[in-house]
Amino acid sequence: MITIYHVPHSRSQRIVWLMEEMEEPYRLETFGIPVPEDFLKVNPLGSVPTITDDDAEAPITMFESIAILLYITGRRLVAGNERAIALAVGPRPSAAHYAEHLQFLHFGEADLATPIGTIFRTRVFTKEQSNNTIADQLGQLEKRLTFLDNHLSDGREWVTGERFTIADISIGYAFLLASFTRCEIALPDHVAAYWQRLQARPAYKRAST
Ligand SMILES: N[C@@H](CCC(=O)N[C@@H](CS)C(=O)NCC(=O)O)C(=O)O
Repeated sequence: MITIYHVPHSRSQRIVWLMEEMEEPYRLETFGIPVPEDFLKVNPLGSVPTITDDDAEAPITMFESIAILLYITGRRLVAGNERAIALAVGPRPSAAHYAEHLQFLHFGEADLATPIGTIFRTRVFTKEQSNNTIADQLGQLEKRLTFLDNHLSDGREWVTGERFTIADISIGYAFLLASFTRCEIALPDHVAAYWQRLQARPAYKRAST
């Protein structure tokens, strides 16, 4: 079974959401930040999410939320698990579909969650509400959200088309982080409607309780 080391509202929310989408059982070890001293024995970096998987040939421990989304779905996809196949754009997607999927999967963390996290950390550690770093990161976010809005403007329901995938989990979490950290980004219309659709998913709601 997968054990998720979890801090509510943190990036470990992505993994809880994934497990709820797959309707697969999992164990939660929930704590807050600063993380407990004992957790450093599991992940010396002290970052969440971290997972352990005791169903693998030898016990696995790993961190980095996007890598974990790929690991959990990838293992099940190879085993023919229908839910995992759907969440990863199918077993043999076209090159273009697969490329788009991977691009947006990483976009959610590298292009959206990272600048939001940087703004939050800058504010916490410098106690400044606005400075050059924050202004720069807000500008980057605005540019990326405009790009995402254009991408969604063709009426697609999810970021890679008709099928909800782990790329949507990756991006959706960034909006949750923005809201939790009170990052003052304005979601353009198509992005705002997409965020509403994401929050309406039963698995998202179960993961958020
Ligand atoms: N890129 C990493 C970021 C992980 C990360 O920064 N997690 C934060 C919570 S969202 C954390 O663990 N902070 C506590 C710490 O670093 O001590 C991922 O996607 O998993």
